[in-house]
Amino acid sequence: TPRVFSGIQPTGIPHLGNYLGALQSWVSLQEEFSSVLYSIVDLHSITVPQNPDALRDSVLDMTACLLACGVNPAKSCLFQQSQVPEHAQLGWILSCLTSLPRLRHLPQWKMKSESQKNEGSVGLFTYPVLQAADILLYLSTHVPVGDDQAQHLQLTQDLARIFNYQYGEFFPIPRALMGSSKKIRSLRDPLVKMSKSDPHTLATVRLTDTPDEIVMKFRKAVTDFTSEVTYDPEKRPGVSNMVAIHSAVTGLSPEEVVKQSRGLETAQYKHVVAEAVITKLTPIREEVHRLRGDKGFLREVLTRGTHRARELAAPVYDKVCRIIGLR
Ligand code: AQP
Repeated sequence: TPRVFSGIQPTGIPHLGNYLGALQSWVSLQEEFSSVLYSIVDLHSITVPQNPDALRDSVLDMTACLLACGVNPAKSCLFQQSQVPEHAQLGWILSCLTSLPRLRHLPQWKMKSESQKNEGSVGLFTYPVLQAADILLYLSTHVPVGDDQAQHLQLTQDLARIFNYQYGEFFPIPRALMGSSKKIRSLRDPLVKMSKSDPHTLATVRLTDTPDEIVMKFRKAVTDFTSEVTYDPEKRPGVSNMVAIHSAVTGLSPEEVVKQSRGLETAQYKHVVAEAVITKLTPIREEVHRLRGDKGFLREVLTRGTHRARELAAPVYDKVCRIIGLR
């Protein structure tokens, strides 16, 4: 039976990139698939140092944000990864099927270990294996991912094949569901993606930003010295990022957006994009604010989701143990 799995790290309030690249499609997938799991992947977030209190808050904040975006616990199983111990357990088993060289070239490791002066943890290195466990533990068939995650999903597919080859058919090979929206880039440096943990506050538009903050961030967005609005991600990454955002929040194609904006200078255009983003995010921001006031409710949603996830995970993990000879 078709089953969707996806996850998001509780590393802060999600941003426009997370929303347009992932969360928006999470909401529509609830209507298309009868079995859908969304996980707040806290075990992944500790692959880089986290403050314990901030992490605890982030899990509830993320819950509030996901609900505000339209994730509906009546239609999808929303849960906290670390509360289902089988993720880590299956992760261990899969790590024993993974060769070292296979992991060395994956993008997350290259990027984040470089930013820590190549002192990345073993957990950061094996993170894609845990991600494979997250997906395979539920015998998932479809995984919505941004294109920054495509290579990681390939590892999951390889591990499913390796397991099936060694022990007989068991795991379905999960397929990527690529969203139509492009990767959203940092407003400070259009050569890197927008990221929750970017230390530069002006780089990232968060779901909870006020209209004033959004206007200010777009006003200061790094573009270039040509005032015309065109879409050319290679040669003009900054302005093209504005167009990509504008296109994603309005549902129009980049070409249509550029046509509409003919005659505007980039400075004026940034204001237009900011307004479109504000229109999109205002109802979400208001709902996040309301939900954050009810921590009891948020905890209850997670507890119920976690219970359901454990019911699904336990028999699969048990079977894996039998297959490989641990029981
Ligand atoms: N800039 C982006 N544009 C489009 N999609 C994006 N995603 C992330 N950044 C962009 C998609 O969001 C989902 C959840 O991401 P994640 O929390 O699992 O981790 P990440 O990809 O590492 O995202 P961040 O924001 O950069 O988090 P940190 O700073 O903690 O590493 C994924 O589906 C991803 O494709």
